[in-house]
Amino acid sequence: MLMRDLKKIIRELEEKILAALNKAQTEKEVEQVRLDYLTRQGPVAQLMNRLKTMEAKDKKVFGPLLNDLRQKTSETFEQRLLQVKETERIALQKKKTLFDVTAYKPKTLYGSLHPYSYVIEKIENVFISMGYAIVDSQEIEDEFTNFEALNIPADHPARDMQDTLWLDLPDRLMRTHTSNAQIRHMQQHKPPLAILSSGRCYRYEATDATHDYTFMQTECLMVAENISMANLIAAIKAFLEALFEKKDIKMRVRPSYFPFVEPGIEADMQCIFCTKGCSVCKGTRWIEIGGAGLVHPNVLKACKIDPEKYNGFAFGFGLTRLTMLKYGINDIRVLNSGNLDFLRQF
Ligand code: FA5
Repeated sequence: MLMRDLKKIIRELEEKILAALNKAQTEKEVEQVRLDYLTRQGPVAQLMNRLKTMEAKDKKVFGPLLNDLRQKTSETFEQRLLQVKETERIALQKKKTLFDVTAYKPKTLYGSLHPYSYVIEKIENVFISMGYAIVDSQEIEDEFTNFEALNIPADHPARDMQDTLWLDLPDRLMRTHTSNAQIRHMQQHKPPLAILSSGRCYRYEATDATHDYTFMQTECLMVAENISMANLIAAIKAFLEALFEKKDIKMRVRPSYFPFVEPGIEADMQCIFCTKGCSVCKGTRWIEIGGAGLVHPNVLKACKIDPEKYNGFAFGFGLTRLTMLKYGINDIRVLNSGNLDFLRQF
């Protein structure tokens, strides 16, 4: 190759590299120019290598030319790299500050309340408006609070009415009913008192469409002076009207036995789903809702409340059963299943 041509090659190569760098708009494109021209095997390095084999006089001419080429292209490369980096940074910054949060709408998964939550809220609101306190009680309970204080001593046959899940701990069981809330509250507060307490209960029972080993109850207790069955029935009515959002729900009471109340009753409400008898009321027109009665003097005594001065009423309803009635749920097991298709309906 003639030395004249080499000068031309150097000039053209420089123009090519500078044009390519000028054209590159991103860091990646600038890097590509480096890979194409400026590596150890690239055209600039190859020309530099040729210097070694040149005669001294040619070296004198081409040495400075090639050094210029190398210096100019690598400096331009560095500058261009800084420029595009800065441009990219500004563009990103701009994009961030112009980010419209309302324009981006990710797929949203909405949760919903469990039917128990709706039911509890409804009932509690009504009882709060009547001056009741809403209280929580514990699910892991001792034998005294779940049974003995409620007038159910160890050898009492009524213990068999509620099959108990005993824990592998001394004197600890899963509460079989929410009536423990009565005891816990009366131990801490003196009459007059009025509470509503809802929560989970546990029984060692086989499950079917209407029985589960975990279910919900609502407990109501009022203790004051001169409390009567009329007060109890008024409270039950308020409860049912709140739950079913219906006025004038008819109800009836039947004598029943629970060791912690005397007299004890079972409350039924007139079927709100039919006028002549249906599958819900099993053709009887009456739906059983739970137990109630006037608080037994022994229960008051166990909580150090004078039964000569005070008396009270209590009721304990199967909230699970009432929730099923309200929403037309025909299998209890779905309530604790976590089944999303079921839950999304609420
Ligand atoms: C009681 O648990 C009493 N503590 C209720 C009470 C309170 C009476 C205050 C008097 C005064 P019982 O065992 O009958 O009573 O249960 C009450 C309600 O809980 C039942 O009517 C039923 O609706 C519900 N229940 C009981 N066992 C289950 C179960 N395994 N699955 C679903 N619901 C149940």
